[in-house]
Amino acid sequence: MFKSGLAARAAAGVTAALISGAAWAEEARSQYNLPVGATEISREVYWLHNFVLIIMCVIAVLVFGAMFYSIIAHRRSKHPKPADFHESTTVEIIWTIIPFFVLIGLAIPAAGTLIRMEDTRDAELTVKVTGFQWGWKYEYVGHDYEFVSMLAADSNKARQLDSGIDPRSVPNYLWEVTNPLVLPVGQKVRFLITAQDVIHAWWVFDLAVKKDAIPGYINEAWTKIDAPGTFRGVCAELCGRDHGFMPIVVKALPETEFKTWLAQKKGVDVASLGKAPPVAEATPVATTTSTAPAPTEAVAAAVEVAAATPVAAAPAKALTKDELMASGKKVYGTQCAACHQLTGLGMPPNFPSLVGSKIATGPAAAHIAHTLKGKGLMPPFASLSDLDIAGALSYQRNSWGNKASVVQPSEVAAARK
Ligand code: HEC
Ligand SMILES: [Cu+2]
Repeated sequence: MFKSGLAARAAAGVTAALISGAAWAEEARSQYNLPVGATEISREVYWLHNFVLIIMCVIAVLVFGAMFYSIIAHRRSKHPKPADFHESTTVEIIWTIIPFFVLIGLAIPAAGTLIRMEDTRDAELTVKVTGFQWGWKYEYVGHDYEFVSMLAADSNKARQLDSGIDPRSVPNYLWEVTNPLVLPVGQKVRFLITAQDVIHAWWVFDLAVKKDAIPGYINEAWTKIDAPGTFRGVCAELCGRDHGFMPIVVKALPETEFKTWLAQKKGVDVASLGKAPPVAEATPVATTTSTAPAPTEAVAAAVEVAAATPVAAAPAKALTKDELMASGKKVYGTQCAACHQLTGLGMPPNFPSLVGSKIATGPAAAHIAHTLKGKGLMPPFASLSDLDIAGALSYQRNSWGNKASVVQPSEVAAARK
């Protein structure tokens, strides 16, 4: 099956190459060949692939042609008495020299591209990529901004056994993530690729970047994207049960848009992105968050709302446990459950269970600090409102058998200072 598929693909590729030549290269995405991609390197890789494939096919035709011709034309029924010859220095020299030049002819263009692929100097932006079971963490080195990117919620839901959801009804099924990696167009971006647990590999077809992500070791790669667009990829190293469920999405934005995006997101937790601004909380919330170095639009909007509506002036009074639990359940579901799961059991070993967790049932101050600052793969959540954090923590501290004090918004506000 596989072999014949491959042969068919190769044959189709060659036929296409012979028929339409250059016009074929312009086709955005062939069903039968590599993607041309979106970078200079990816186009070079594509060209090399075609070049080698064509040479390979010519050689195959010549060699197999000679072989089948000999087998058929000189078969025993025709030539019962075989010719008897051996040792021809001329032939031996020819069949050494021709392949030698063929190999040199392949190596020269390939070496140039390989060297360019490895040259990560003079990058304008560095992104550290960390693979883990099962997702990716992206860190904008020197920009104090990082986030975790995992399989999008609708794909994740549909893929569960007996989910009853038709995968065809999910847009970009298994090719969508919670937070795409956003990169600038036209800038050289260097990737530092590593892993947290087992070997993964970061592979984005259109960028022609495919590098192993190895724990304790940093591999380098780079790209420079031509034009804005969305590029998808996958983990290319069999890394465990959910290997097939850690896609990669790269979103390329024009440089100025990228700068604005990064300025907005810097130091701000990503889980709150794309969400409606939090409903106006007590005014102190707004003032605390607005002093943060780079408030998100959401926070800025919340500040405005807070200033404009009378609700905003509500005093930061203590809330009842029921109120905290009710609002906290929602916040937990949208902000924390992706990793810690609705059951609180997490996805060990990377995402710990919160059931009986020392932090989630211990002193509130440590729990609050942990949430504000993040730790390891857990991003900081300082961009959430005091109320949201108080709710989520109260909920964690009093669900799934956990029993601990509730957390009031005022405690969160105090912890920010
Ligand atoms: C992107 C995944 C992710 C999300 C989302 C996330 N966490 Fe975590 N969380 C982690 C990871 C990873 C750890 C383990 C950190 C470490 O110790 O290295 C962790 C640890 C914790 C712990 C400590 C558990 C223990 O006993 O070790 C608490 C408490 C916690 N998270 C609370 C939260 C809260 C509250 C939210 C939502 C506001 C949240 N987490 C959202 C990934 C996540
Ligand atoms: Cu992987």
